[in-house]
Amino acid sequence: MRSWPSPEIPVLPVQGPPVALHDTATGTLVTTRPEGAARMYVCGITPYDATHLGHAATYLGFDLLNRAWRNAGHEVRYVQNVTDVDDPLLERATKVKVDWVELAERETELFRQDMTALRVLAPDHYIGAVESIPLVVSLIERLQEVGAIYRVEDDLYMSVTADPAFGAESRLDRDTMLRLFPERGGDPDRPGKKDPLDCVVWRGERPGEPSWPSPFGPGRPGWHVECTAIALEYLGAAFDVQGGGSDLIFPHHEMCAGHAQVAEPGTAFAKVYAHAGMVGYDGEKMSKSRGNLVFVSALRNSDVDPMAIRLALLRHHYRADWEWTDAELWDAVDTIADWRRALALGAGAPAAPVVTEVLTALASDLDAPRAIAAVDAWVRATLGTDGLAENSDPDAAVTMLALLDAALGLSL
Ligand code: 5CA
Ligand code: ZN
Repeated sequence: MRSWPSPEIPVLPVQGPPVALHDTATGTLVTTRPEGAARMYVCGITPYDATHLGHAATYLGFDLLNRAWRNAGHEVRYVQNVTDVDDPLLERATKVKVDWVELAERETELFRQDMTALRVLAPDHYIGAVESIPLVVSLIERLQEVGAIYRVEDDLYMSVTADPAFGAESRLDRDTMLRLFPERGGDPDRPGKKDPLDCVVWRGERPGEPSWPSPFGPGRPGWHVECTAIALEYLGAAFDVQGGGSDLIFPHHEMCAGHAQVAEPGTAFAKVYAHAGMVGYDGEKMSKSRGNLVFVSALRNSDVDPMAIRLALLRHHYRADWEWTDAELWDAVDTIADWRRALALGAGAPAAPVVTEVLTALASDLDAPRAIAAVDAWVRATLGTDGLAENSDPDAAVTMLALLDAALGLSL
């Protein structure tokens, strides 16, 4: 699938420190030590509606990681999927009487435009579920060879008991798993299943639904196996970071890890599982099914500066759960104006310490609020005249512009 154009990133005069990231599977801060290119998989959208600010916040979080790695001197290999066939997409297409392919293409294109406007670095491989069906089929065949797959009517399921490490990614107790599973696409009560938590890997053809031929009969891929197959193909096992929002901790990332670890025993799926917090609006998690959404494209259509949207989102730590308010957006618009005024002066307060502080903050679990506070302090020192004359950095603006762009993705 076509990705979107990546913005250029300025090369900074100093290298950032190694990047530490919170790992859901251990509950600890882990310093990433990529061997060769840093490899990252971030779960992509299900394209049945426009990109809302919750999605955008999650992709910006992982964009900070991409940038922190590059600033630390690593090459990055970044893969993202598009769940361009799945139940919610087909249900929405039926409801609004639009062809599901058309709906998926339209919303994926809007997502590309939103990501481009927000200056999110593009994945090197942007891969749809439909185009990966051959990969999914061969992964299911591998899982079949080790006896992890069974049939219920026309559908194939993967046994959670096949993975001795099942539960290690989310660290949830079984009751919590059983509660979350049906809320997030699972079918615990289906008769014929060996374990209520087993998940579908191949969904047999249903009347009125699209299907593709396979050795298991016509059907379509399950959700989790899609991401596993794409990640293993384009990154290989034991890649550095598996990312997504915290609503994917269970079952999605647990199942992905399980599929991969059964297919390639002895090898972890990912070294670190990183999760962004949930953005809410009007008292609830922003979600397509609840409809309490603020769309990136709607803000762009009202001529809101995408850099203000980016700043408003980055002011919250990527792991925090928080609520969007319009007031924060207008505050970000004012802040950007202040920053531009300071940058227009050319000279300013010394920039070198700010470079160090910003790179250090971002390498410490992507602490954008701390990085932004350092920039704010520089702006205040530069716009205030006290004492600046003797302590002025003639190239401050050039350095700061490069820093804001390379580390925070803010092009001002
Ligand atoms: N296609 C699957 C992943 S394979 C999916 O979850 N798609 S999605 O469109 O529902 O979500 C896309 C990404 O946005 C996921 O990483 C999800 O965790 C994240 N996300 C969804 N809602 C929110 C929210 N309210 N706040 C933050 N992130 C969110
Ligand atoms: Zn996924």
